Amino acid sequence: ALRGARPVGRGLSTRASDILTSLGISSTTEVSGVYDGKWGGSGELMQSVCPTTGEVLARVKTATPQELHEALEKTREAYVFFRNIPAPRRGELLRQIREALGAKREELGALVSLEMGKIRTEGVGEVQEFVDICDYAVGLSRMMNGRVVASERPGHSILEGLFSHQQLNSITDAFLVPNPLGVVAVLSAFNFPVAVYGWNLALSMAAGNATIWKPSPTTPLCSIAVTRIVSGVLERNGIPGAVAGLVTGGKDVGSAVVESKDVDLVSFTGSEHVGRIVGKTVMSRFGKVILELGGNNASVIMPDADLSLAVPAVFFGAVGTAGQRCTSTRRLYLHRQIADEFMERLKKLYASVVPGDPLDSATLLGPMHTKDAVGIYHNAIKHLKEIDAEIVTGGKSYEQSPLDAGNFVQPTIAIPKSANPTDQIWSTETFAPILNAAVFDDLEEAIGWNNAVPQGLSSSIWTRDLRNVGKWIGPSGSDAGIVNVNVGTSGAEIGAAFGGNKSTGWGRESGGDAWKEYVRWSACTINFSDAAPLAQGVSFAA
Ligand code: UN1
Repeated sequence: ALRGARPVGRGLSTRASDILTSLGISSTTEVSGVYDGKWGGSGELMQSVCPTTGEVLARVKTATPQELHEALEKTREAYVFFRNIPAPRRGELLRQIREALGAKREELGALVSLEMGKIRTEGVGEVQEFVDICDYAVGLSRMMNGRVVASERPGHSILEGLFSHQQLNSITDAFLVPNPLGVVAVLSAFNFPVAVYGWNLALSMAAGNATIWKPSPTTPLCSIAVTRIVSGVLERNGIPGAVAGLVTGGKDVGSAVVESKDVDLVSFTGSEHVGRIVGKTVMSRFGKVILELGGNNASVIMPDADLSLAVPAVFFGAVGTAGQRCTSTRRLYLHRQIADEFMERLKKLYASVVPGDPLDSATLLGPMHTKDAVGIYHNAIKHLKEIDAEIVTGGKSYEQSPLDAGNFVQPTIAIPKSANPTDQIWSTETFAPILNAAVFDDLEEAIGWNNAVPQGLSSSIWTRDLRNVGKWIGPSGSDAGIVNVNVGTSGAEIGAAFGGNKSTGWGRESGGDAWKEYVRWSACTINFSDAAPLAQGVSFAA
């Protein structure tokens, strides 16, 4: 299954070197992992390891503390320049970035598969998600409108009729004005090494900010390839490259970015554990923060669900990306009437899974991203056995060659004895292809289980009954940030704001009203009249 994966001589496999070469990355030399208008990096070397073959793809030169400090300074300067570029001009840059990304969609998608391990269609899909959000932001660049609010203070009647209806009674108007915010830092996770940066960069640029990217330490090549494409566009247009800077590195670099007073907004994707630290740190210096943390997403299958749609959707939600999406389906709640049939059909799909090279178009299951991730999987399986859960399918690593060279594990379905949502097995997110199932008797019970966990990212119900839909999306329904009906938990489009509630964190990214978090809002009250009355009728005359 690993065509071309055999290393050629001592060098890189042809499979890997072709992809890297197509994106201008030379794996024989050490690759620069810092960009702030020029490329650099003289910090520790970081390895990028292929999760499929275990080969080292490249060594990346990360940022020293001094280089990080300089990059942050350059980013601030870039912001001061960029905030005065008219928003539609910023949109034009995004249009060009979109073109440049689109031209490298296949190559970049292949790099995502190579370095992260997700299958090719998903790797390319991720680049498409970046392209989509650029399109969105191009439009947004002409639509980031503030509002005009009627003031309570009266003015001169002589102007009446010259103003629109809204302004008729108000000579003094209060404007709600969006201005660029400052420096936005994006700390992204390994599982979406391209798209999540894209969501943030596109909105941040449209809003007139400068963005500095600290990617996951295990996917540096994706961030380098993307930054090359984006910086090419900026440089061609005479825009400072630090409008979209990059600092690769480990924990130290991440902490320094989060602690820096020069960073106005930190957009962090990662674990609840790290997110709690990031949130506290940023709040303690009164910075702004967007947190996209754990998901522990449930699908609820009602007795009237169309199983021909629901079964494949749960299959994709739980097995797609080898269970490594924040939005992956981790909990399956089956109504008693359809539970057996659903499980039989789901098991058949699981049995059809052939693991293999994610770059091979026939593959549905790629490797886990790292050896650590495999460890998390095995710990969870061990725990399932300890609590006497039934392992319906899976539960092991794939050990036959050539899969043993990579991080391949069997997608697993388990039925824990207890459905108590406060049990560890239900209440914690395991970032692996493990789906836990339980049977319920009525919708209220399933909604209760859905909501009883700390996380609240995504959720999905399968039903044709409008009454169920009403309950699910209403005040007593799912408390997640994404509440789907006849749509799986994963695979959100960019149009809607993306994000969760409760321990999933705070804030929204991508579409909807998310852009409003990337600007600094001011309420501007302007008096056009010859009098200066006080609000609330207060009189303050001597
Ligand atoms: C994530 O898993 O961190 O909805 C992001 C989805 C994707 C994004 C997931 N559009 O699954």
